[in-house]
Amino acid sequence: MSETETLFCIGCGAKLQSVNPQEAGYIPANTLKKYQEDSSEPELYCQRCFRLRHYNEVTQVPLDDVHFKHLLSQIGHEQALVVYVVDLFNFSGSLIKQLQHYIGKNPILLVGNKADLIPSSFKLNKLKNWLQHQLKTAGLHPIATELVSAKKLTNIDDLLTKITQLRHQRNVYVVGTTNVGKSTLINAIIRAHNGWQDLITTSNFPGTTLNEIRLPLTDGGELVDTPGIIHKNQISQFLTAKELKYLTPQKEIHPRIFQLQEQQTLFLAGLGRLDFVKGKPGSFVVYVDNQLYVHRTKLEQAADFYQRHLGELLQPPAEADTFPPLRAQNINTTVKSDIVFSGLGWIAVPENVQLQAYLPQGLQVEVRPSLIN
Ligand SMILES: Nc1nc2c(ncn2[C@@H]2O[C@H](COP(=O)(O)OP(=O)(O)OP(=O)(O)O)[C@@H](O)[C@H]2O)c(=O)[nH]1
Ligand SMILES: [Mg+2]
Repeated sequence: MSETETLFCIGCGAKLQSVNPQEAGYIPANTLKKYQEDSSEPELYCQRCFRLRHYNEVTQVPLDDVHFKHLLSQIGHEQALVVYVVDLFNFSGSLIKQLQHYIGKNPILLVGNKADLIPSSFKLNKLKNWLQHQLKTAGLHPIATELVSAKKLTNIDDLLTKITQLRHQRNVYVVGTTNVGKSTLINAIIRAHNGWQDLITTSNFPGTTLNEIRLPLTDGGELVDTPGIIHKNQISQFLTAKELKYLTPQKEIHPRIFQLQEQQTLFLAGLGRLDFVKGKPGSFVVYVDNQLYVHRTKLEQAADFYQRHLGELLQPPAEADTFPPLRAQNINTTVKSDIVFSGLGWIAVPENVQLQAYLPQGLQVEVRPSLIN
């Protein structure tokens, strides 16, 4: 690489280098040379992006969350429109409570992504109100909200119209936690604009985008993809690369309804557990990836069952030995509620029931008033 020219990977934003294959932006020297001799190929991808795009295999590189947060705080130094993307299926894992602190006075356009996963029985308008309310409770005040599916290209035109209305020539930054679909959304926008497909690398590994990716907009200014903020204590840390698919469902979630009596237990494979300790019999509705195994058993047998079947029938996790023990939280509902197993999904439960909800040690179950009631 010539000393004057710095090249960046169009897939993940990393600065390209041919020195260390273990670091971000590595590209073999001969690939780079070929590109420099014949730059009719406008897109240059690092080796990690190449493997992700063609084989969905991730090369682990150090993720620098401090650098990612620094990039976010730079937005506060300019006048910009901030498109804050949240995952409708994993709202609690999408929340950045400090967002306004990072981006200064700049306005937020809220995008609820992955609408394609939400069961068709949900009213999208109600979901939108719910989302706005959640943001307000967290102290964030978006000036507009759009629900989209970046994957299915739903409502992308409406979102583009909103962005055009609100941006007043300013740069547009797409921000959010990892895996909410920021890069997929930018690809959808590029596709609607000029037909290019899948320019930026996307994957279900958290931390795909490694640096800003700045794309020029036709009427001046830039559309900027950013690396996702990493939420600590996510269930993804306990899953293998293959098992991550349960956290990023690809199809509409089909609710699974269980009529439960007190003293019964539901297992979310080996990853989570809900005990119905006391209350009137009622419907427990499970919203998780359609492929995730859900098992019902008697509470008195549950602990023994878990010990015997973890890593086998109750899989994921595939590795029972290294998986942290499940820890219980007591929950009493007064209204119909959702018990949220962050990243995995949620279980809608009746009012006035006494429960115990379990996740691996270190992770928190959350309770919210039911989305459908
Ligand atoms: N079902 C569904 N999946 C989506 C949608 N948008 C993105 N995904 C999936 O979510 C995962 C993460 O997508 P990315 O676009 O890489 O997410 P990101 O926010 O850019 O992630 P980082 O770069 O790690 O911060 C991938 O498996 C995508 O296929 C959507 O609208 N619906
Ligand atoms: Mg990305």
